[in-house]
Amino acid sequence: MKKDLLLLSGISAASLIPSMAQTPEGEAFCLKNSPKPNVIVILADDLGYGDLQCYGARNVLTPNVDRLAESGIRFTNAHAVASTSTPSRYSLLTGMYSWRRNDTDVARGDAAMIIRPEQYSLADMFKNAGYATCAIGKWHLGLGDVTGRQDWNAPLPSALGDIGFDYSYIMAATADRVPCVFMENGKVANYDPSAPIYVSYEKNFEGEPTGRDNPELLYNLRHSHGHDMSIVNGIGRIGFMKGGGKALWKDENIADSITVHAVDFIIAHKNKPFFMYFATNDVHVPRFPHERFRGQSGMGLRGDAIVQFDWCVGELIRTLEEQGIADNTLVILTSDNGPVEDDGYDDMAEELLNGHCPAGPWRGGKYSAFEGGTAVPFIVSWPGTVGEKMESDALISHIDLFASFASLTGAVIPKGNATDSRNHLSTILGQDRTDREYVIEQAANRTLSVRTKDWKYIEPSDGKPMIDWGPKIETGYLSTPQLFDMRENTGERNNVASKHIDVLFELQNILRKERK
Ligand code: NG6
Ligand code: CA
Repeated sequence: MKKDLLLLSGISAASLIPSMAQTPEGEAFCLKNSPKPNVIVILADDLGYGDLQCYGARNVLTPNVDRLAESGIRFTNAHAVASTSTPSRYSLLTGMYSWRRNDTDVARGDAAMIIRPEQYSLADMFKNAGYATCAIGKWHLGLGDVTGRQDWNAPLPSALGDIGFDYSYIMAATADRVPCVFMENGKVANYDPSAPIYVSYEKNFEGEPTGRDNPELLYNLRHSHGHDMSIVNGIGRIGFMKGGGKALWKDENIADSITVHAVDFIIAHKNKPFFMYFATNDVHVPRFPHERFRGQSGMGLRGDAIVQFDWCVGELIRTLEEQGIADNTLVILTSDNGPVEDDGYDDMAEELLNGHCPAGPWRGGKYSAFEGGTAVPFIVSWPGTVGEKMESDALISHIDLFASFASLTGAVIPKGNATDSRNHLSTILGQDRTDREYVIEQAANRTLSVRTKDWKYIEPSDGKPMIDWGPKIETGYLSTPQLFDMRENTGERNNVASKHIDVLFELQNILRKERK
């Protein structure tokens, strides 16, 4: 089965790259003699379907993203695998559904590596296809061998270099989780020997202030729920940390810092194919954009973080153009999951929306089983190869990026890896609009849904209808099966499970088979 898929993938890649002659001899010949495009995946964090101007955003201008969309294809029915970060990213980077494993939920900052070195990652795939590979920005998939046992003052025994990334400059988890330092190639960047780093998710270190006990030290942002443990840069975090000194990040510089590293990598690798996984912190909490973006959106910090994200995108595109490699670079811009307003800090995100709808037309948001959880922006640009100003309503999923990129590069995926991923390269490159037969979506409590072009099934769940620990979000959980006719455009409000038993059974069956 996998073999057939790979054979097919070689053929379709041949027909897509203009300089590539299609030969009956097969993929190896074609690909060896053809330039491989650079691939950049820009993965925003918690950026909703409705958060970009080209997706109908109000109150915020995103000229750089819009320019990217105009140079290529804007997808209107694209899905992340999960409505939270770790499972969504795991799936994108491995081509395996996160729900097949029980250790892929939102990870602590001291989690061990979730993608183990023996697993074949997307970076391994690109590396084996002759690419230079890098991961820059948010990681959130664990580092080191044993949870909670990392020695942050030494090189980690396992890190991204062990799963195919030649270069990495990352935050271990999220900006709201300790350790608040960048890791460069498995070591703390700008390590400060005068301030050794200790991290715990169990208890505080003696004498260290916390957001809960020392609110007077929260000079940059106050928490609204959670985030009341260690204080770094005047902001409370999840988890406890001591030390760090000069290596501690300043939240207002995160976007600049990752962008500079990405630009440097592009320039250094302009003459060979590269794969860049560029995962921004924006627009995840704590939202604390640089001064120059403050007040730019009229929606407060969350809107300003969108403007900052747009700036990062602009810098990357400008660099590609200046280096003369834009035409040879496939850029995909998307988000890890749907949007949330109050995700734990007092940043007035909800109060300042002023008519803006972060999830666009979809119900629910981050964490939900409703579409707002996983319906994400998805833009594809490859000037000169992919047509301009296109729109596609094809049903697609992040899960298929792995096999589709394998098709693009002619890579062979070792048996047993990326087995949930299917080659949909021609849809992704706008050559056709073939829908994925169905898309599987995972909510925060692991409830699964099946989405086809016309229908959406949410399996029964004992979760509460609203998140009850902070964010004001409808979860989509119900103790009985839910079926929605997506052609109705009623935003998953009209449950027709009892009227369309045949469709319900069909979708339940898909889930049953996938779970096997
Ligand atoms: C939640 C955090 C939230 C965010 C989320 C993960 C609290 C109260 N809330 O537990 O702020 O960090 O986890 O977000 O701690 S994600 O986008 O990385 O999945
Ligand atoms: Ca996220």
